[in-house]
Amino acid sequence: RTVKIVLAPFNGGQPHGGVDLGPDYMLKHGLRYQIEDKLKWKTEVLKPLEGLNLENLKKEADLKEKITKPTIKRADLVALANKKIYESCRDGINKGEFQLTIGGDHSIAIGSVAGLLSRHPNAGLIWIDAHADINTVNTTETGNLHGCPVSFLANMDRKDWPESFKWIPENLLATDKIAYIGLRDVDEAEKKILKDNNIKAFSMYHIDRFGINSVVEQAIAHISKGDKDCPIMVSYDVDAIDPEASVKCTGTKVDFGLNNREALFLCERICETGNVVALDVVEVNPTLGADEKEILKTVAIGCSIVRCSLGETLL
Ligand code: DIR
Ligand code: MN
Ligand code: MN
Ligand code: MN
Repeated sequence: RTVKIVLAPFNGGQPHGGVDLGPDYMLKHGLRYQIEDKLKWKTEVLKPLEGLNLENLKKEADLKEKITKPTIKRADLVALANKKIYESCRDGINKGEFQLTIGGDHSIAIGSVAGLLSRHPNAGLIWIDAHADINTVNTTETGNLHGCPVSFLANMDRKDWPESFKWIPENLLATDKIAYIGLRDVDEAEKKILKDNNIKAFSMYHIDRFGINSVVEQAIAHISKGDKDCPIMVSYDVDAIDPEASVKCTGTKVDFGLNNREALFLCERICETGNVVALDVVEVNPTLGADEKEILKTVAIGCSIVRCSLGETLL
């Protein structure tokens, strides 16, 4: 069994620097060793963004956009980086291998999920996040593309996309193959999109109401549609986890989130299906920590998410 670790040190989908350091910090924390020595998976690293001078491209884009003031920020850069991630995930990973993408901000899931679906077209997507990330190019209030990846994957408002995004295949992800867990900061326009498309979404209310076990069960059942072998991809934004519990180093913190056990139980239970084929871990920003301890806590839970998704158990 092999894990292909796709490094996606990209920060152009949101305003903060530093989220591009997520992969470095997680690897320095011993992630590869943990996967190989503790869990006995082989690992290989893919670097789709190597060779792009991302900081220069970002400066150029920002300079231009100071004058043009577009409604979505750094669109061509986000599209370019994601095309590279997409091609790596599509061509550089074989069917039996596990796709682990480490961000970077959540815009990188455009590439990772599109790549995964090119190999597993019937896969379901579990999106763990405080946010729904389903703003379209027309509804986004911030213009930050990390708030929009799901709308691109589900082909929403395609006629209004910049040309640079048109590499995204059209019939990639049906809205009934998505389930959200952990939501608590959803824009009004996003609430309407979720309702109009009847998208399965479990907010923190549902976790309090039914418990995390029932919620994850319902999420898996919903996306699997009765297929006990349905491949599952998890896209995990660490801001789903409560800042007081462990995740202070992330760009858009929201109070009252998942506790640490809920955060990892999700991964353990989804892994237990035997159907997980891919995981993203995104929005770890080590530069937003007040001290070493805060950084370590965030990076450590990021690594735990990976291990629990690859089969680490308590017993
Ligand atoms: C907000 C925040 N809904 C936006 N989104 C975030 O910018 O569209 N996603 N922070 O992770
Ligand atoms: Mn988020
Ligand atoms: Mn908001
Ligand atoms: Mn997100």
